[in-house]
Amino acid sequence: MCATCGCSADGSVTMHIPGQENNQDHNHGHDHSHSHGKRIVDVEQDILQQNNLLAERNKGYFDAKNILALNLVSSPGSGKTTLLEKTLTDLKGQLTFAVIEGDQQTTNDADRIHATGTKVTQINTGKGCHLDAHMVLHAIQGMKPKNDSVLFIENVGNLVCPAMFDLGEKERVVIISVTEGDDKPLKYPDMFFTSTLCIINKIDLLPYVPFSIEKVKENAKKINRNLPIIEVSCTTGAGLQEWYDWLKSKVLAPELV
Ligand SMILES: Nc1nc2c(ncn2[C@@H]2O[C@H](COP(=O)(O)OP(=O)(O)OP(=O)(O)O)[C@@H](O)[C@H]2O)c(=O)[nH]1
Ligand SMILES: [Mg+2]
Repeated sequence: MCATCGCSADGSVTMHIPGQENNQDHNHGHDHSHSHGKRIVDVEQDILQQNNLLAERNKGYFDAKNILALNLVSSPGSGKTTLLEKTLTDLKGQLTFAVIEGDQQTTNDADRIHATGTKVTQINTGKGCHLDAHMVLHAIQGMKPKNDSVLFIENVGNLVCPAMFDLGEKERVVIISVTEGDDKPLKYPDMFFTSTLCIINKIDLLPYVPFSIEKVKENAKKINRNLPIIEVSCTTGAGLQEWYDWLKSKVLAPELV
């Protein structure tokens, strides 16, 4: 996180809304002074405490408007944006969506989401390696997601720091792709421990890579015994229905799923 990895050392983030001109900079306002030992622990605690307060505020906003907020986390390139493109296209007309995209640089992902016709805001974190609750607060104040909608927050590709920052989300979805190695839950336990769903993506590549579905499930369950796991391929569409059913079960009455 900030105090140890040096991310977002200049404290500046940039927001972009594709199709709109009102891109904005803001300072996300927490103390980035870097030092050693006890001081680092103090700064970490301070940053996380401030973040948790703002996360509670976001949570209150989401609850009041009946918005299901999901934080999508993974290593870079696991398929977060591809999964969103599929989901937003396949469930168009069934659920109302909005998306917040988090990346260090570029509006590439926001442009991809915009192409599906979904409301989207891009947050560029600069040197930062995770989204925090303040950035999300700022984004939702600008985009005003609708009541009774689903808000996807695609975090910066990183299995470490985003685990520590509650954004106020209801669900945290960790995506792992089969090219990453089946040991990842053991190596990045915080992320798997704090997640409420695990999606294993790119199963179409299983014939070509040494990756055991059984092993990765076993490793994930060692960290988080009750973690539901869904296997998908965004390329072939395999398993996506199970993901859609899971998503709908979180927002719709059982008879409508
Ligand atoms: N074979 C295969 N490729 C996939 C699948 N899903 C995504 N990809 C590819 O994986 C690459 C990365 O996908 P993205 O959706 O951009 O991944 P991401 O997690 O959003 O990446 P970052 O935002 O950079 O962290 C792209 O080339 C996708 O086409 C899949 O199920 N199978
Ligand atoms: Mg992406």
